[in-house]
Amino acid sequence: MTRNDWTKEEILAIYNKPLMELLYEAATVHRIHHDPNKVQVSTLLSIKTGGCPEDCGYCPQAARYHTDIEGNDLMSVSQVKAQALRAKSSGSSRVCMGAAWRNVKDGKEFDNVLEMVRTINKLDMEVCCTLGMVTENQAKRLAEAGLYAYNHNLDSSEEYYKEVISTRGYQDRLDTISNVRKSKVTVCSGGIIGMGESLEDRAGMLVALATLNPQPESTPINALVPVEGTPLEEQQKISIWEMLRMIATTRIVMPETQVRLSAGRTDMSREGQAMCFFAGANSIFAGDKLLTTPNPNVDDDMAMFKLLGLKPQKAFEKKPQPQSVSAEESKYKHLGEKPKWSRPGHTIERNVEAKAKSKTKV
Ligand code: SAM
Ligand code: DTB
Ligand code: SF4
Repeated sequence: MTRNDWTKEEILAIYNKPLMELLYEAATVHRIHHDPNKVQVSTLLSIKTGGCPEDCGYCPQAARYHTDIEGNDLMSVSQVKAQALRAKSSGSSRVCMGAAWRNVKDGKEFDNVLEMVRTINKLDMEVCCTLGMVTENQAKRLAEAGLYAYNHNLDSSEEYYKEVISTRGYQDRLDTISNVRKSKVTVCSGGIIGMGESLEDRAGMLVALATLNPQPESTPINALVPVEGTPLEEQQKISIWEMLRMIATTRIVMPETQVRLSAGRTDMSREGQAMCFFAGANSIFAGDKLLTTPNPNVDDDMAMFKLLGLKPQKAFEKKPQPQSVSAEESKYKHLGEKPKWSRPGHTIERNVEAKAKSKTKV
């Protein structure tokens, strides 16, 4: 049974159990709700890279920090189609398109994204987007185009969020998730560990996710990829034991969700990843790049699947394929809304320092 009334104390107690008990309990929950030999494979596609106005301390795509990524304008629909076909032929059932935007703006670029959604849905793949904050009308237009999932991470506890980002608030994230819920699109929401947060913060993030009713259909757990030039460049990488505990705890408190072992796999051994699958992870991002940082290559991942007897999950196994409505037949007009997403604007010392440092670089 899925519970939506988890408390931080309960979740912390699970996280801190002796490891063998934690793994046994998580694996048991996993087997009741999922086929333990199936793993959903998603391919990330950065359709608009870099130049983002936000100050997220972890993110190489924030314009204010000096990172070595190559920024790009929005990709064309044909480029996206070619990449989706490649992903499909390498065993992916889902494409997740990411844009370095604070929020979606009605207009030509969003119309192009809607066309990308229709195009990938026609390839019989699940389509996911992560485009920043969206309004209810925008979520409904995405649903109509055939979007399967929308990714919008809570990223940390409400308390620690303030230590990482000052250009938007936690409530904006929750409001976007609630806007997506008002459409037929499924919710993908998770977070990052290894940003310097406490175990209470990890539990706090899981409380925020697990008390959503309904819970997200998928939950990515990312290990911070510390990127040079970002405020979190010097964070020590988390150990496999922390990832394992986080995956197992997520599985126990969100039994039905697809738990995605997300950023950070390049630092994990096959043994480590196998333990994560045992503890309830049943999804990965495949492809040699995440959005801007490296990821294990597909051939290595497929060899790992073979070794472990894992099978890629087929598209639409969990929920039927949405029907795409063409742009001409759409019943939702673009409203040109200018929603007032918040801008807390408090000072985060290390974000200010990273920005100042980037100004002195050439
Ligand atoms: N701009 C949109 C937003 O912030 O929602 C979508 C793209 S954003 C890059 C999507 C997610 O990528 C973030 O919420 C965060 O969880 C993850 N992410 C970004 N940089 C990361 C890093 N260095 N390490 C791990 N995860 C990261
Ligand atoms: C998610 O939770 N992780 C993905 C996806 N959703 C969009 C992104 C990870 C990004 C890692 C840093 C980068 O490659 O830029
Ligand atoms: Fe922009 Fe998203 Fe990166 Fe934040 S995480 S800087 S909103 S791309």
